[in-house]
Amino acid sequence: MPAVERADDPDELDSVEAAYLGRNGELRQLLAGIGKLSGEDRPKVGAAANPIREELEAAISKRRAKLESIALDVRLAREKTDVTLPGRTLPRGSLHPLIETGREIARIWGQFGFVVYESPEVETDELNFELLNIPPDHPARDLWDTMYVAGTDRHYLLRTHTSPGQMRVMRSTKPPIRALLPGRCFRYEAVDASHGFEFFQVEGLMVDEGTTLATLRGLLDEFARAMFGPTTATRFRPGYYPFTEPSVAFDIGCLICGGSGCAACKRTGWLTILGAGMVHPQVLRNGGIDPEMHQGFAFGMGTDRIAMLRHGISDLRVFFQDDLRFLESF
Ligand code: 2NL
Repeated sequence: MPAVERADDPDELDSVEAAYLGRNGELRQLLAGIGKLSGEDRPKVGAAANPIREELEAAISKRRAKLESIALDVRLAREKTDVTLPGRTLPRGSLHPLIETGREIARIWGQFGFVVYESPEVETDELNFELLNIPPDHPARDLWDTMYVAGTDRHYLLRTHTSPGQMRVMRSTKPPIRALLPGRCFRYEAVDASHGFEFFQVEGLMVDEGTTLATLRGLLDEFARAMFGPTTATRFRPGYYPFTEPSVAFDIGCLICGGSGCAACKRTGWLTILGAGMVHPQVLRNGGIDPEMHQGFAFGMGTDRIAMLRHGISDLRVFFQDDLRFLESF
């Protein structure tokens, strides 16, 4: 049956079938005409035509099965899946160096019993300044170039440090307090390699009976050695903050030159890593704490600066540029 064998897709085969066996097909018409033949011819033609019909039907269904099996083979070949191929690994991502450094700082202070708190980035002038001994129009305000929320008559501002969060902790919990406040802060600042208009800070606050400068010194030494290595040298220098009295700067021996003096430590052999002091009695009172009963220390460090020291980064702008080449190197 050449027409059947030539059909190489199901549609073509359908039209071949229709041409012979369909309602108006040649063979169908021939068979229909048998009834009109004479009694003599009828069986002869019938006997000749019926086997042809059967043969044709058989050939068509055989060809149809063949075409279906070819189509299946083509599909199987095209949709073949190699289940032995190794899976595609998903890119893993990693913590931003500022977040990772903040968590490491929190992990160490956590070992000393300090608990992490969070507080708002938009604050009131009262919590950010006034309750911390920084009254309006006081020259100490010049230390913090502040971004105010427009339309609030300088009532709301972007926090310039995480200290308002410590004030919230003091006002909502009773001593003993061991609080750690990491977070983003904002300054109205011209951006360069060592200044940004946003930066990260971690502040600590401890309030208890008989907390002294020696408690602070001992814990800062432990912190410095856990963070920068067990042989890290440390020192206190006098400092000034309106909310602590006395105030200190805390230095570690330069990590780059080991103390002999280099460009990183401006030839002093020391790097300042944080500021600290004993919480001013008026600030304790503002926080609802009686300074006759409880004393406390506080410290604050720039997470950006600590991360730069740990990773040997000289320009802090890279932290905020979201450049994957930088981020992927951690
Ligand atoms: C720095 C220095 C400091 C504090 C932060 C503080 C908070 C309260 C009361 C008293 Cl509620 N003090 N915080 C104290 C001394 C220094 O930060 O240079 N940080 C980057």
